[in-house]
Amino acid sequence: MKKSAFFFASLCILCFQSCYGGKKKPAENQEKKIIVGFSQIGAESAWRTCNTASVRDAAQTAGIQLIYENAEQKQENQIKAIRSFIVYQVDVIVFVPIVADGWDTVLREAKDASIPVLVVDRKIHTEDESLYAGVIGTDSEEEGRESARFLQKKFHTGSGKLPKKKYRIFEIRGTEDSSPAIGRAAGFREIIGKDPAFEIIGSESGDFLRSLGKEVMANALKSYKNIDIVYSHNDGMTLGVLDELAEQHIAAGKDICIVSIDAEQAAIDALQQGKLNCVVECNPFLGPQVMELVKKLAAGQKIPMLTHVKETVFEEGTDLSGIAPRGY
Ligand code: GYE
Repeated sequence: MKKSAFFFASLCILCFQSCYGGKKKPAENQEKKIIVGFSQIGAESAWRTCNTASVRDAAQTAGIQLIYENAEQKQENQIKAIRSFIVYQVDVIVFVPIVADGWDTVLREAKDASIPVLVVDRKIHTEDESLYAGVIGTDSEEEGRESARFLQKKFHTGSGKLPKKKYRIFEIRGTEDSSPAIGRAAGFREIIGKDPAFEIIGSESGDFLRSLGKEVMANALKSYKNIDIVYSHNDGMTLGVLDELAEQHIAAGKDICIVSIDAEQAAIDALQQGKLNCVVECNPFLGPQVMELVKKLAAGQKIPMLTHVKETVFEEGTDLSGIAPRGY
């Protein structure tokens, strides 16, 4: 054999060995990669897009393989995705439940297949808590309470003294039967409901969407006289409210006090411009903590049933100059 042909043949053998096993057998030496099926709701808000990116980035950093499914705002798509993860025999199922109810059947299928399920961001209602391993997300009730506490502070109520008139609140709720909409409404009422200075005159769902926030606000302005306060369950809908108020030449933040939840950059900007009065943070950066829990579940360990993430409140009249760029 010619020298060059011999060299070429040796190279081929070497390549073959390194690709298909040979002496080193890299597949056996390496740890098995954890495979996670991730069912996300969709992309209804900037918050959600950031949340998805956080989970994806954290999976990549942790060396975890993520099978991502976007449910495009439909529960049935999420159920289909979870079933496909069971067929695929992923190590852990991670999902963000669009609504709180209706998961028991599919979760029982996952349990029967011995695949642990981690619920992320939103919570579920179930008769049987053993159907999922744990939930990590934001404390929606507390976000509602924080919103109410701000109003009590701003309007100097809560001391038992009645103002000359009751402050009239219009609420724009998130997606029906979703845990943040339920929690934000309940936590808010826990405090506002006991304070005779306030009255919730109306409440409509805007499905966490900017377009619907605008529409709901337009209808509310037709239906109710003298709205003093708008309490909106997310910034997306709040931005729609601002669009509508601007069209109607109503001074947002002055003629109507506005409290919003999420703290995306656009809302913080509006707060700094005096168009919003309070923004309660809802933290979308759940990815790194999700991956820590995933690793534990894949190793057969137990995790806490409930993990809440840290959040803050941004209010008018405080020094807002130091707020770091939000990233969403
Ligand atoms: O507030 C909203 C989003 O589930 C807490 O969903 C989350 C909410 C968030 O679309 O913007």
